[in-house]
Amino acid sequence: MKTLGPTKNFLAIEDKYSSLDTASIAIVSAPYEHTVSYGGGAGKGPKAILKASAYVEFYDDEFDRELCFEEGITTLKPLSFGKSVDRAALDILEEQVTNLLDMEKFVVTLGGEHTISTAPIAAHYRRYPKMSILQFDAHSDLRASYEGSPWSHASIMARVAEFFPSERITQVGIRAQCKEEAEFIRSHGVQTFYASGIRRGTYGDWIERVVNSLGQDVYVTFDVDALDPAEMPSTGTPEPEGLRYTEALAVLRALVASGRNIIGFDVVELAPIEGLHYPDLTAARLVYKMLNLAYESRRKQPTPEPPQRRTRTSSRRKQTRRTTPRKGTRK
Ligand SMILES: [Mn+2]
Repeated sequence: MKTLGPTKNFLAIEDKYSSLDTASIAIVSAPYEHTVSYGGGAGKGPKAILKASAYVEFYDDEFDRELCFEEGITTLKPLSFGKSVDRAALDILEEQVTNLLDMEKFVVTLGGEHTISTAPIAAHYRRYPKMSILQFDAHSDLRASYEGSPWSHASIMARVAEFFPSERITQVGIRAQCKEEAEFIRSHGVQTFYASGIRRGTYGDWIERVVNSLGQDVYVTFDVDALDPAEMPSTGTPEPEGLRYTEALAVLRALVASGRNIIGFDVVELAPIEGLHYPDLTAARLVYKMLNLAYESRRKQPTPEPPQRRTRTSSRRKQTRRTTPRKGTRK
């Protein structure tokens, strides 16, 4: 597996913090775009996130740490799907994620259209058979097929539900779906928290309800269109009445506070708009914040996952690192 160097990798970090051998976190890029129905461009998402990540600070004030230097983050060379589509493309991604999990990495997958999430979900599910899925999304993505394709981004959770218990799927921020999907949710016990219900107070303390709907191990699939278009316009199908960035984080913070364990995640459907930087940076910051939250959740586990007992080498932290301002220092 080839990795990206400091000029192109996540957070633009030096080789000693980003080598495949030593890093405990691996970033996988899946620039797959085949069935996008409205606005295109999700195939450019991973690259835009990596590029914007060079302007994300290493230090996280919430956890008072520089996770990237403590754990190391390696960024795999973006996958090339060639002419492969649908199941064949997903197999390529699933193989890479599985290999990285076998190497005891914490795996983050960047999309690409939402279809790609099937692969990391399947790979994590094999390793964490009790896991739940927390899906941030404007759409429930439960259509049996869409525009003739069962592998559409609008059908991803329907495909997942074919191999994963649907009652262990929790969806948050849903605000656009068809009747068939609403019926699927009712008949299959999917735990869906609609944006309208959140705003109308239907769920009471909705964040607590979301957290309580999940099991101990949680895989997060984050479709950026869950966020309100004001904060996240760069996505194929932006829908009003979305979650605020800070609300999405509040859910994840509550999840971590509850003692649950974030075992892996993906961030998908960023379709960059040329000349509009902030949504790319928002997505990059989301990835790093989710990593910080995931590692906080791991720290709180009573017994760490077996091979995760990496001894933190103090020498590693003392090595030189960039202390000059980030590239993006404001003028
Ligand atoms: Mn989606």
